[in-house]
Amino acid sequence: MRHALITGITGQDGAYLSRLLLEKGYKIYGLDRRTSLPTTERLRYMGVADDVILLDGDVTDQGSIVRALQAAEPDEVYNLAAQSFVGASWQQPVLTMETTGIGAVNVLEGIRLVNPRIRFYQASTSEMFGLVAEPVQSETTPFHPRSPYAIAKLFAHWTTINYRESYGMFACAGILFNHESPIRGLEFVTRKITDGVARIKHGRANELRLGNLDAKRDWGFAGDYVRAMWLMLGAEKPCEYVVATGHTTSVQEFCRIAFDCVGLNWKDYVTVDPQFARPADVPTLCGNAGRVKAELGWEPTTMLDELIAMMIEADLKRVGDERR
Ligand code: NDP
Ligand code: GDR
Repeated sequence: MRHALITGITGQDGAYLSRLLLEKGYKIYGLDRRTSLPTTERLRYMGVADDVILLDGDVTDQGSIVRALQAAEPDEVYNLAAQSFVGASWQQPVLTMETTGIGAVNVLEGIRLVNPRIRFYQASTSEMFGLVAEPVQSETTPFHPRSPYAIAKLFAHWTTINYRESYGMFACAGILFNHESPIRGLEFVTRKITDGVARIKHGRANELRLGNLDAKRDWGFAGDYVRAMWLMLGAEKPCEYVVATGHTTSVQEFCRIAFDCVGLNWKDYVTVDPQFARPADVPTLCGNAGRVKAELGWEPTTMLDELIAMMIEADLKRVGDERR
């Protein structure tokens, strides 16, 4: 039986990846940091909370990573832990650098010490392209990060490549574009919109305050994207791969589709509020996933309309249940 250790197991991707790897027959361990309330809500939502083994630890505490690696004896490590909210990275730049950047070094260094044959996946991001140098971004597009988060991720990305080149480790980085689901954090714009639509539809709110409506993103479904992570660690050689749908949509258009789903007009409810604007935003992103398709056979199965409908349905139910 293959063993996997997932940092960030309690996050959106950690929960989807746990379910996928359990279906593939893996034994799953997850690094779980100490919090005053349990953070296993997403694992419960995915029906896997009782099937994974949680180990105490934090990616900023190297000893805890070494102990987790020794206990789990993993064949594969997926480093998903991060302060992942771009907006918060201007408020907490040092914490973001330590968790999102140094955290990756701690995990890689732990693997080098405990067992350098462990295969490693780093959760890199399209945010590294930032102020884009090309209209469609691929593995060869130059980087121009625009936030403390993106800078920390770029540091972790190059560290991953450096461990591969220096020590011959099987270290991969997936450059994943935005991916969403019904268990996306409520602060991210897609979930903020679908939750807002559900609240308005249920009479619990009468407006939705957003920042930059012109920003464009290449949005996919988290369930598809974790499959790409797994494929990367099963590949013949370690590499970087862009994972994206190849379609880009504005926040405004996302709002239109989401409000349409419940028969409302977004213009009647959405207000622009400067407090949600960023000091330096990424105006547009659109990925070319040609390499991962050609080499690993990965393709997205869920397109944006379907994803929004799925998120709206889940939020309508959740907000409705809250009222009872
Ligand atoms: P989430 O924010 O949902 O999950 C982040 C996870 O990291 C949570 O489990 C969180 O734990 C954990 N974490 C945070 N700080 C620490 C720490 N110091 N030590 C250990 N664990 C920690 O992110 P996603 O699931 O959406 O994303 C997964 C990864 O992929 C992240 O690294 C993200 O930056 C990256 N990424 C995400 C994309 C997306 O569109 N979703 C696109 C590209 C990259 P807790 O539950 O305790 O908060
Ligand atoms: P992003 O996601 O920054 O791309 O990072 P987010 O959903 O936060 O923002 C997307 C775009 O929407 C604009 N926007 C708003 N964003 C938020 N959160 N709230 C608002 O009210 C709002 N109004 C407009 C933003 O300015 C931005 O342009 C996500 C995270 O998952 C990262 O961890 C990951 O690396 C990238 O996706 C790929």
